[in-house]
Amino acid sequence: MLTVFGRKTSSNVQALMWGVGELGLAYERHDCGEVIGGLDTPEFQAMNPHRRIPVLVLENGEALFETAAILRFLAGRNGSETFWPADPVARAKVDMWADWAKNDIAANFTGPVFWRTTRTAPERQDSAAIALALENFEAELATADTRLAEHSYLCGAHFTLADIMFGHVLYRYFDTGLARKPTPNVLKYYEKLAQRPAYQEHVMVSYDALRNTF
Ligand SMILES: N[C@@H](CCC(=O)N[C@@H](CS)C(=O)NCC(=O)O)C(=O)O
Repeated sequence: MLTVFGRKTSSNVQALMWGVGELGLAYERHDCGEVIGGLDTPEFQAMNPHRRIPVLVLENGEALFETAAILRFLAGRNGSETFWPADPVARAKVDMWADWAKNDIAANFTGPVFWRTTRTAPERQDSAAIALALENFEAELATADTRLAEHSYLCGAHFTLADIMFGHVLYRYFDTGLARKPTPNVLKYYEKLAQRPAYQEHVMVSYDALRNTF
């Protein structure tokens, strides 16, 4: 059985858990991080010296960290040919969208937008910084909107690893009541992801515990 370390409100844990769910893998998850603590112990640091979640411990006791690396490991070991192809070119085409989603979508949303809005108390929010961050994020999202006008999923006809790296951000984007620019194709895609049981279980998770923490 796989063991995941990380609180269910962490966006990176959500991406990993969604992947674990899609692949149908048996797991147990231990809550840790933020107010729950647990990342500063020698035992945790032996698994991840960066003191971040998620960490995945394999059946043989080996520990892996970095969400994207873990998901690629699981995709290579347990995924289908369409989820993360073996062919180097087809795989690179999934990876380029997956890396873009992590570097340009998640990184432009979680800290710059979600932390400055939901996680920050209203009296401390910086509306100019929020507006700029939202503009930067939505400029990236517009690329996905164009792409999803012609494709069912980010890499074409099939659900892939790239959809995990991209789609896990969308629940909070569409749920938090931000003044959003219209992206009809991304919205349609998000509504499709929201039908997936593993997305409902691991991504559509209450973030009330994170409100007004800054
Ligand atoms: N590059 C790492 C980033 C991991 C990361 O920043 N995780 C956050 C949660 S999303 C964390 O550990 N925060 C500290 C905490 O929860 O206490 C990855 O992709 O796994």
